[in-house]
Amino acid sequence: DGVPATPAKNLFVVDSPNVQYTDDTINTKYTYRTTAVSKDANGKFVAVPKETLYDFKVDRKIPKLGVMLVGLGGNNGTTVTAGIIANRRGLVWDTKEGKRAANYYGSVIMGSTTKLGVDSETSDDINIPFHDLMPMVHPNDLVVGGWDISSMNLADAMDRAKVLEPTLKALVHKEMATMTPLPSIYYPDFIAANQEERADNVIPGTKASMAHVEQIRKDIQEFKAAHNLDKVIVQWTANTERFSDVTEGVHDTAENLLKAIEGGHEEVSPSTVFAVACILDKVPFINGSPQNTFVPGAIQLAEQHGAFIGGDDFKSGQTKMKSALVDFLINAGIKLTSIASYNHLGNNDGMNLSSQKQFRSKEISKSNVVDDMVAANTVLYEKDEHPDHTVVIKYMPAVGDNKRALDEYYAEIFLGGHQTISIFNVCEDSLLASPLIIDLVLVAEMMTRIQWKAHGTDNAQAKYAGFHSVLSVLSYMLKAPLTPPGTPVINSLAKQRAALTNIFRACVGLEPESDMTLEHKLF
Ligand code: NAI
Ligand code: DG6
Repeated sequence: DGVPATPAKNLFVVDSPNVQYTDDTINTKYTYRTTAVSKDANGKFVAVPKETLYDFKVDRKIPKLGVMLVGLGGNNGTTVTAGIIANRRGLVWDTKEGKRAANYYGSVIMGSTTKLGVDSETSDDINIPFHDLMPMVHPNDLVVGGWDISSMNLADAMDRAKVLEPTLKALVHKEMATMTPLPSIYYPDFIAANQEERADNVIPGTKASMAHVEQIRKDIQEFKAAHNLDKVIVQWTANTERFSDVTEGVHDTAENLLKAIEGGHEEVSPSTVFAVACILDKVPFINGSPQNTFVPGAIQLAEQHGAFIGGDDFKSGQTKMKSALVDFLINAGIKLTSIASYNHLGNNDGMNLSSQKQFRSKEISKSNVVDDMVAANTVLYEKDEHPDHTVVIKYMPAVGDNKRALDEYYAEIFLGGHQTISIFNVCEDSLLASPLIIDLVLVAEMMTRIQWKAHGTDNAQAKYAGFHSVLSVLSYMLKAPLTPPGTPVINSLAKQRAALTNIFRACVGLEPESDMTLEHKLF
């Protein structure tokens, strides 16, 4: 904790009548341009350009931020914790391939750039680190804590995970050994029976209760106070649970869900109890696993409290490739007709997923990731037509955390021909997921500091308000993006990144990133 906060770089200012800086805020007026489409009497589309004026207000003060992970002692929990320590201390370690230094590769916020504009003298693009687009928290400054049903300290848990090089582990061992997860809630029926052995750190009680909700709230408050934090974000990176059986009168409204928890209903999962505890205190809660944590009542509760929630399921390897490749194929006019996706992995996640009900949660989240891209192409696909899509996951202890993902994409091309693309993707699971955990924390936190209002339209908001409780802007990092009820799910990776980039740009008064480059196309 004793590390001084990383100063913001303030790489640019926007010089525009629509942008005003104060010591505390950035205030912008932003014109959002869309196209409204209707049909005329002959059934012909009529497209009307539309402008909506928004005011954005960004709080510039970077808070001292804590992140609490549910599943802190797991492969992701220990890897992300060690990774932050290694970066904070600028560690360098030996490997058989030479020295390696800490970095944030794989984090879109820390590892990628975005185009600020075009140099007015040379016409070259000026690109800046994504992290510098907004006044964001630096991950080196995150204070990490959390819960696990296993009591192992993080140094031993890091050994158990078998992810990091021994030389790196030796450098972070001392600090990791001082960290021990808080006891957690454990309802054995929700995760695989093969996990029981590690459950030696549990809060008494095997079904939902208000006592559990209150204990989690207390843990968060105590963590916040102990580390003198301004804010905390909670993320579920614990085992994949089975889906809970969503029932009317139990999960359908906020009131019923709270009553169900009070009454100890057996179909309320640990992850939903965590979500409810966070929502009640407006602590952002993100679900990195595939289960249906956010039952309708939990979403309604979040809306009532103006609390942020995001999910579901980190999109780290195979699915990230899929959401880029399928977008490319279908937008290239190539008719994808089948996707066969096999995985084998040997980590604890794989062992948990070897149980049918937990596998089913993952199968659902991995399978729905191309629907919007298919539906959008009415030239290639009839209404409700879908490519065949199969997902297989097998537990293979020998490969440990180095998940193998084998994919075959089969497509129809010109005049009945076929294109077959076969991918063998070794996804080092926790090394791919850890930067996403960081991105989700940084973006979710940033969203808590943005206020906006529309004017000049029927739905004008008189006062500044935050974004909708369901943070769909996190979609880039998630396999099955949760969106505000009734709004579309976007799976295309390129569109998800564009949304994230352009919302951030709007907040500082910049136009959407455009690849038209008209300035280079004139005689
Ligand atoms: P892991 O099995 O190594 O870690 C999960 C941890 O959660 C374990 O230490 C376990 O003791 C703990 N746990 C289980 N139930 C708990 C509860 N109720 N409260 C607190 N702790 C609890 O798994 P790993 O590899 O870290 O993955 C974590 C989750 O993230 C899994 O659900 C996985 O499916 C999901 N995920 C992982 C991705 C990756 O690439 N690593 C990508 C997408 C999702
Ligand atoms: C088998 O696929 C195990 C899973 O937990 C994945 O490793 C994880 O969900 C990542 O999936 P993907 O599709 O993003 O590589």
